[in-house]
Amino acid sequence: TQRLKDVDVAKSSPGTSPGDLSTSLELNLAPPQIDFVKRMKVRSPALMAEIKRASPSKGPISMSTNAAQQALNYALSGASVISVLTEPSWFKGSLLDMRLARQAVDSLTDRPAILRKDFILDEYQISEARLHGADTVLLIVAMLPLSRLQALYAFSLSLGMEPLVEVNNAKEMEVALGIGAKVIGVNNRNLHSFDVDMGTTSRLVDMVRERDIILCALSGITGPEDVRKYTAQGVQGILVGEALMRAGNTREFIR
Ligand code: IGP
Repeated sequence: TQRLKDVDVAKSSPGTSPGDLSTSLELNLAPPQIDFVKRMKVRSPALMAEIKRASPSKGPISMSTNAAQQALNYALSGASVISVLTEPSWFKGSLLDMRLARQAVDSLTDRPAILRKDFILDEYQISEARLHGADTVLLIVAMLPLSRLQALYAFSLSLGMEPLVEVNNAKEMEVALGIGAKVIGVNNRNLHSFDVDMGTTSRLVDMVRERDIILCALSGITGPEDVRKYTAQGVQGILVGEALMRAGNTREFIR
């Protein structure tokens, strides 16, 4: 009937596929969210501390970590963002880890933002992230055809989440700038070879200078010296996984 149709139209936002209709209703029940961009600007460099049990290149890193405890430790050490791997097979992550992380920091004043770190290919994963307490998601330029990247970027924005857009070279940086990304992470680790080249971020800094973009360095960061070097070059965000999972001296990274 006409009325039912009106309801359906009202529920769907422009550019979303019919598969999103059920979740858009449920999204009214999603927990409150933090503005990722604002959170990244509170302190510079902003530390994004990652919960990473394992990885394809390193195998198990810290399988027995308690996600709630780790998240609280990160938050109390001054992390601006807690990145949680939710990919189950290579990274041994889960949405449960992300929920536990969010729950553990939820009542803190100025709680860190929660980032869902996964291979996001579909709008559904973004809705799911939001429903399970993420404040934002990762979008990887190398994994997505331009039209999909644009659609997922727009969908994420429609849920109030400015995503972290990951690039690995100048060409991908052009793409990220082209879609209007405001938070861009340069992965120092090549996703094909797993080789880490710490110069990857440094070489791309000039492409974002004078723009209102938060540039972040991802991967291979082992200590405060790396952070100082990147900060001097103009990098505003630092994402650290393995080194924090192994050592736990989180506070040192941003002192
Ligand atoms: C963390 P490291 O070297 O500090 O553990 O790296 C992070 O950069 C890495 O987990 C990562 C990642 C990704 C994982 C960057 N991009 C995309 C999965 C998917």
